[in-house]
Amino acid sequence: MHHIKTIEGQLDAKELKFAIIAGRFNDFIVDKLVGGAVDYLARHGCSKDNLTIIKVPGAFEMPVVAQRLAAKGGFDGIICCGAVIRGSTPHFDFVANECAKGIAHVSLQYSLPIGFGVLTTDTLEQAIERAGSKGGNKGVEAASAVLETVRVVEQI
Ligand code: INI
Repeated sequence: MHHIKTIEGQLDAKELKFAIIAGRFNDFIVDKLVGGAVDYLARHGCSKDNLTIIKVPGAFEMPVVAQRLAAKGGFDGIICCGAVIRGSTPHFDFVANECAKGIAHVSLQYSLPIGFGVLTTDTLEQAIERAGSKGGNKGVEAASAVLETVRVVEQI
């Protein structure tokens, strides 16, 4: 199998610039996701000078901000961190779906890696579990996925 050309991304964030879009809604959860993403990128060689955190009201507003950032250029990847919790809204499905769909759209429109570090859970407890406790940290996961994808895309 050693003749098969294989492209894979190294988890090296040196010299890369990232924007982190953070929702203010459920901010005590989102702060943990952002903290995880920042810590992950810093530990993989990203200078904190190359990180920009952009706060938005909620998950619904993330796509337009991601689109502006992508259009303006200057970032190698974007990580969206948010928490949409079913218990806190009757319009959970609209917010969660539009956020996911919008982010995916912008990512493809600009061929720019964008991480979906947005928790979509039924309960607050499930969100807490995935924001740096027994269920891991979705912000870390999204940062890792974006870094890997940036390093893949640049080789293609
Ligand atoms: N935004 C979130 O990020 N998480 C939520 O759980 C949430 N709830 O529960 O409603 C939420 N709503 C706000 C939404 O993202 C917009 O900011 C709002 O609808 C104004 O456009």
